[in-house]
Amino acid sequence: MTDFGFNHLPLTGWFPGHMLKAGRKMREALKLVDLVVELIDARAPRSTRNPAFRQILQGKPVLIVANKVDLADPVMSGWWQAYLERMGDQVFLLDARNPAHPAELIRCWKNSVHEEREKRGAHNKLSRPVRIMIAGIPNVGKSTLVNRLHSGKKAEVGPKAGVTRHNQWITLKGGVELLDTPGVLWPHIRDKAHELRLALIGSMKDDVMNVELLAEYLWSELHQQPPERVAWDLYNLEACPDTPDALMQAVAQRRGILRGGGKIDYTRTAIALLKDYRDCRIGRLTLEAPPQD
Ligand SMILES: Nc1nc2c(ncn2[C@@H]2O[C@H](COP(=O)(O)OP(=O)(O)OP(=O)(O)O)[C@@H](O)[C@H]2O)c(=O)[nH]1
Ligand SMILES: [Mg+2]
Repeated sequence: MTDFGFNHLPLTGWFPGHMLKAGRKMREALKLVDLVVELIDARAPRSTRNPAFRQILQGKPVLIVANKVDLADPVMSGWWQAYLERMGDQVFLLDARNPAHPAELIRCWKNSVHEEREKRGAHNKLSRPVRIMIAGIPNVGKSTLVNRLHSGKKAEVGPKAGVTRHNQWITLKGGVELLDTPGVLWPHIRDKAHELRLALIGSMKDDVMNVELLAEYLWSELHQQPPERVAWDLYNLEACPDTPDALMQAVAQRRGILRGGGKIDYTRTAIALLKDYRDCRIGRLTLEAPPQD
């Protein structure tokens, strides 16, 4: 989607040291695993796929899980799945907080490992558990998925980037070991709109980004959506206002956060708007469409 002129703004370049270290640890752990499951966010499948993984994962079989489908536009999720599969990836759509058939997911991953081994001419059975690395950028739901598959709270989970700081092995029943890894971004993000998209879905820290700018970016995304896809009645509106200011006014009024004299408290209003988006009160919105070829 268009960036509405955000790309002249300076990039944050957010790539903290712990991510560099996590990338190194990921490389080291690769030789121990049979399969990598890369989680991306179904609301922004292109922006949340780490391009550096292709180089790091050199030759390891990778399956893609587009997570948080419950927050994304279901039609767009179907288009993305079809597009990525046309590009040669195997893709699962998932709500990690509530996977419909967790055991089936594991069975599928195990099958994929066995098929891959057969392709390489390994006919004997694995004499150790199947080992699967769960990788992806921050906040895409890696630890949530691991917990769900383990059916216990083994891994720490939270609604912000950088909750998991170390690799953690988790043993499942039925001969499978999962490796939960810290979220890793890459040092050179192309443009400001890309950074803003990552921040909007919580994969970049809010404190490295100006929340008012983020709210303005969200307005630009909402402005591009057909009005019927957005729950405008939440703010007593019928469609997206023509300016970010008018949207902020409506949100402030609805949330009762106007200052004396009817002035808008921009920071608190921006935080309220972002929370409404992230909690899916505004609607199930996907921020980018697959290329049409
Ligand atoms: N709605 C929804 N929320 C999800 C889903 N999966 C995870 N979450 C939420 O997303 C947030 C981040 O989840 P985590 O599992 O901590 O994400 P992570 O990828 O491990 O994040 P890092 O450890 O920071 O890299 C939490 O608030 C989860 O409850 C999902 O499929 N749908
Ligand atoms: Mg985690």
